[in-house]
Amino acid sequence: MSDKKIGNKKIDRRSLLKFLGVAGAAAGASVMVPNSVISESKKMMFAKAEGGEEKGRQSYEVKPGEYDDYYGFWSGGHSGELRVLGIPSMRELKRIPVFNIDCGSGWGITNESKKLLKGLTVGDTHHVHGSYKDGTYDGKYLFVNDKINARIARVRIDYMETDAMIDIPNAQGLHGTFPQRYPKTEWLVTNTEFQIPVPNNPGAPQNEYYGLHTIVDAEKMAVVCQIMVEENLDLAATDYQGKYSMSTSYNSEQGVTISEMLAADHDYLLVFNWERIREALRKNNYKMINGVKVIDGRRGKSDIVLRIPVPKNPHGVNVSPDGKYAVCSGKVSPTCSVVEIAKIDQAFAGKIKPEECVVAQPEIGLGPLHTTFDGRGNAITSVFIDSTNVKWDLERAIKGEKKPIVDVLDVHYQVGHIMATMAETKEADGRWLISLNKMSKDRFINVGPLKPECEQLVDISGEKLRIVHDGTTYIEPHDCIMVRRDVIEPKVKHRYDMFEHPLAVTKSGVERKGKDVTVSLTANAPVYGLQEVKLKKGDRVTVIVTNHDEISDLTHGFALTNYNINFIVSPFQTKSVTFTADKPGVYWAYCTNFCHALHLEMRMRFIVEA
Ligand code: RUQ
Ligand code: CUA
Ligand code: CA
Repeated sequence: MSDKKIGNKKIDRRSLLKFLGVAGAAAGASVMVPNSVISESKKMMFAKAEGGEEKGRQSYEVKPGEYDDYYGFWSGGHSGELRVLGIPSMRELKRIPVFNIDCGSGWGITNESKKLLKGLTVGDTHHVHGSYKDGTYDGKYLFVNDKINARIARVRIDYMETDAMIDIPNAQGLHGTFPQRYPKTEWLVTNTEFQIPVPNNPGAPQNEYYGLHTIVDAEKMAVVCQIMVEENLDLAATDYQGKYSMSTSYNSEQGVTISEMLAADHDYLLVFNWERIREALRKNNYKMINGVKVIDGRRGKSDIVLRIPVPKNPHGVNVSPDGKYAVCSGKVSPTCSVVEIAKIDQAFAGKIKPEECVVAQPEIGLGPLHTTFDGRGNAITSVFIDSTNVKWDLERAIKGEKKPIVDVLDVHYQVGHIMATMAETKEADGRWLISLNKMSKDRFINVGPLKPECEQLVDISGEKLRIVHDGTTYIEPHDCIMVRRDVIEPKVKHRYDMFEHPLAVTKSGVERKGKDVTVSLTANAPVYGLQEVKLKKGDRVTVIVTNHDEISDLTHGFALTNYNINFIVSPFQTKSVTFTADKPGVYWAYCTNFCHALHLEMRMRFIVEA
């Protein structure tokens, strides 16, 4: 149904972008947008802003000394990290290294972080979500997926630091990830976007390539089980009752080429019934594959999975803050499919057909990807090919209106995820929205072929959507959440609990056991606890540093020259590194973080004898 629509549109500025987008996608090439076209749209946008300012709208300005109202938690895409922003100022407050190496903090360099990373050095963080209690954030954890190496990481909010990481077996292209929202986050679901043979036998025919919906125990950070289906599983969501998780699939065809993945005229929203999953676990209805309980959820094999047909190759699925609807965004279809969650109960009970769960299918624009909510009955959908954010009225859609559009906002350009403040909770407050645009094109001064991405802050407090601020960012945030400050700030500590680290140093010293040398160091501005350490070539050396400065913000560094070591320790924090002293000579260790008037003098010698 969707394809014809794309073909029939007349060629105006926006349609040109669409055609370029569609042609680019079909050819598997990147989407090219000519500069002249963009400049035209920019002029139009400015004209709009000058003409129709509404009084009493919100300001994004946060004056020096004032605080932001929201914490923004951003995934970093192929930078492998998470970022913390203040909203609405859009100031970047912090980067939290997760799957990447960060030589500022020493992530990937210290023993503590290497233990989690297990030798892997790249990651692709897409979907960041907070832990929940009663349908809203509890301020305890963040979770994020790594699409490249199929891992889930957890960040503890009190230190804003990665504290756990697990591998997801039998999975490739680990994508949509969502925590349980009610009654609290015990489980977390994460999806396999790329079907593979399970177990991964290279000779398997393609109709034995499967997708896995993995359930993770969010507290223990351990895999509970996996549900195996024929479909690939893209984005994920959980409901507000603790009964269901759901996933979109764009490759229900089990295709291995782009044309095969586009062959069927519809794909599915898959709904997973948690009660039936628990029952299968109780009855031992699973197979152990690579150490994990794998439950068969294939068509006709079990009643755990409900397949709701939606137009071909859908992308995002998002649940409205009242918990009543799941909105599935069309991507190839110009529509969003609204699924009524109460009808899912009836469909699982066999009282209605799966397709009857779809209660509306409004036309939104070309390339709808993700939907967010303002908590006042409106949905806002990112439309990639059109480069718009489209606000539409859920109730009007359900009453059958074909185009229940309230406002259309041009964004710059090719928007992926959008997210409104608190929108993935029952406390959605409809104040701000972020449009995470993949391309910035002519939006900023030229910095070479790789441009920053453009994140636009949109005031959604009024009837009309209004861009108030452009932010730039490094490649490539996919998704974000914006959480009210009062949920997070009281949970965040200024200082580590020193003895949480089993190796915390209270007294500096050197201990030798054969070739193994342990150097324990306190750091107290502006000195380390020792001035020199004597080593022999070939020693295996572990340096442990504990920062004893109580003052909040007084961080020290520890870098060892020509030995490729650098990390920081914040107040009462302990970190360690292990290296082989393979180069004889005098090597200075120094503090890399400006901590004191005598910061430059904060250094000590490592003397490695031949
Ligand atoms: S998916 S926009 Cu992970 Cu939409 Cu990136
Ligand atoms: Cu310690 Cu600079
Ligand atoms: Ca498909």
